[in-house]
Amino acid sequence: MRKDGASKRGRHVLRIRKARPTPPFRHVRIKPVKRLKLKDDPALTRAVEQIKSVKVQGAKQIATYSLRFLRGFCKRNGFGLKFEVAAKVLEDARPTAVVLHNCIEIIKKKRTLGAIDALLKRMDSMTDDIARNGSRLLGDGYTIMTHCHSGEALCTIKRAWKEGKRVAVIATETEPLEQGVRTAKELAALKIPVTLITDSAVGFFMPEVDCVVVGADAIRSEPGFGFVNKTGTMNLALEARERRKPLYVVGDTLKLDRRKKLYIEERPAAEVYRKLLNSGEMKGVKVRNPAFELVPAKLVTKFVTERGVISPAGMKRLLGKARK
Ligand code: RUB
Repeated sequence: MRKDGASKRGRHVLRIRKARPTPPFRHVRIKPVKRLKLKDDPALTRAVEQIKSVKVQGAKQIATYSLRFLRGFCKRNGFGLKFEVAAKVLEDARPTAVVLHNCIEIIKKKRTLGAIDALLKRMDSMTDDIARNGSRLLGDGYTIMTHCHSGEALCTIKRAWKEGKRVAVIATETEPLEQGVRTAKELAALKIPVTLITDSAVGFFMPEVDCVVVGADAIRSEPGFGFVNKTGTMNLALEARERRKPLYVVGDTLKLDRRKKLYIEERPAAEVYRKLLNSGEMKGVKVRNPAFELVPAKLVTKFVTERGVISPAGMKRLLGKARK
């Protein structure tokens, strides 16, 4: 049996058992389910692989992709134990982002296909509302710096452009997987002027910028009040503060994170220096590759949500309410 669950003969068996989870899923506590086999569902392995490999990325896209998958899965298997396991496996593929977790909590209360459809619809309309609210912050002629690839940050920029504002974007490449290149290509395809820069050039370009717009994987009050986003976001936040440029964080209210523990996903070292590591020249060198970081809310000018543009104090109140 291979680690990914496919046997030599190609028959797919996903086993969840009491065994110690292997990194990077050490945090996952799987209840001692006797021995559950999800036979004949290579589709689940494929879906998880798409998410883990970052082909499907960004908190919201991970959630909508997983919900679409779960819709078909639950139609075939119902909302019993198989659903619970599939939901957990999907959730743990990228554990830092909270949207999918929040959606699954909602689905568990109703356990109907209608609940999944309603969430997908809700996420669609939240994107429209966020775009409308966020674009109000972007003036004509603005140069906007962004980091990584955030669907919600991009929808505000695209909306401003559609409204006729001549905005331009500076996109950081976002090492090691270069999701910023995806951002740049997407904007260029719409003819929105975009410049791709290295992550280390953020300080160099900040004086040219009118504001910074980034997305969020989670907004939380523990271990400190702030938002979680791709590593490197802190550099933009600190540079923006230093140069007195506003930092707008775009995130819908499904990103409010009530989970006790903040789990920062640490990805394989090979993503960072693949060639060097393979060459054997790096003996004795430890490489670490955390994917996200918590940025304190005191560096945020405004949070853009589907309910409106709110101050960090307003967001703190909203988080407090969400906790009840
Ligand atoms: C993506 C990332 C995005 C947030 C928000 O990281 O940090 O800014 O997930 O995205 P990765 P969205 O590429 O590692 O998933 O606005 O699309 O929810």
